[in-house]
Amino acid sequence: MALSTPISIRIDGYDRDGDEVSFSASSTCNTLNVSMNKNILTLESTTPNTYCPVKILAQSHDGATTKSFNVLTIAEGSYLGPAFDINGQFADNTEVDKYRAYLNGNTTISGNRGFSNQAFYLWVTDEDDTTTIVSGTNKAITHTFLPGYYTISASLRYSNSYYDYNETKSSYTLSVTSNVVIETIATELGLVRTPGDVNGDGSISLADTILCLSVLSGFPADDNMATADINNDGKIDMAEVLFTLRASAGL
Ligand SMILES: [Ca+2]
Ligand SMILES: [Ca+2]
Ligand SMILES: [Ca+2]
Repeated sequence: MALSTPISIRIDGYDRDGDEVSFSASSTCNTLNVSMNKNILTLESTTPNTYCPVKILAQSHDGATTKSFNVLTIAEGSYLGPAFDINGQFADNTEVDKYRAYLNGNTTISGNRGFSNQAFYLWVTDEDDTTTIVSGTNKAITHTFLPGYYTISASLRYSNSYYDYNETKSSYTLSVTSNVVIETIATELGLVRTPGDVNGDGSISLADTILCLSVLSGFPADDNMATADINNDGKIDMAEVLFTLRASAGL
């Protein structure tokens, strides 16, 4: 899951014999606020570019079970995912709305503002909005993108062509589908560490062992350290101390 603004998710769970199920949630990341109110999970990130595990604990009279997933946090105003919609509105027939989106591979961007055809222009530039990647078109864009952030622009006007501004049809939706797997992106952005590479410098060495020991003694862990977890308990502790010691000794 990718997150740029706070979201709330409803969690459902059922006990075999109908007992009440209660939920709690936690994350090892300090920059991801996780709260659970009955069965509504709310996630809010304070820092972009982290890849944080979230653990849900469900409990009933008969026992407990946990489920985990990872949340990629991105800068506010950014869009990312295998499929997402962007909602916008034109103020007049000259305004250009710009959106920052992560695109990869075969991608489709289509617009709708309530007409049978698109009736506005779309174009794509690079992340800095300096180089044109796909020039303006009043039809859906299909293009193969190298992985990265791009700027998607939408406007009623492109060059010398324009559609008339119409207040009742000024709102629009962009629908984007792209070959984006959140975990792959987290890896491309350098947010996922190899198991045991706790400091993320690319190798497993004594420096990682020392870092594990300092985390064990209460030194705060950085948010992406948990992705170097080797035994899937979401924590950096003795298991990683031993693993990194053995690895750096070549055992
Ligand atoms: Ca606008
Ligand atoms: Ca390392
Ligand atoms: Ca661990």
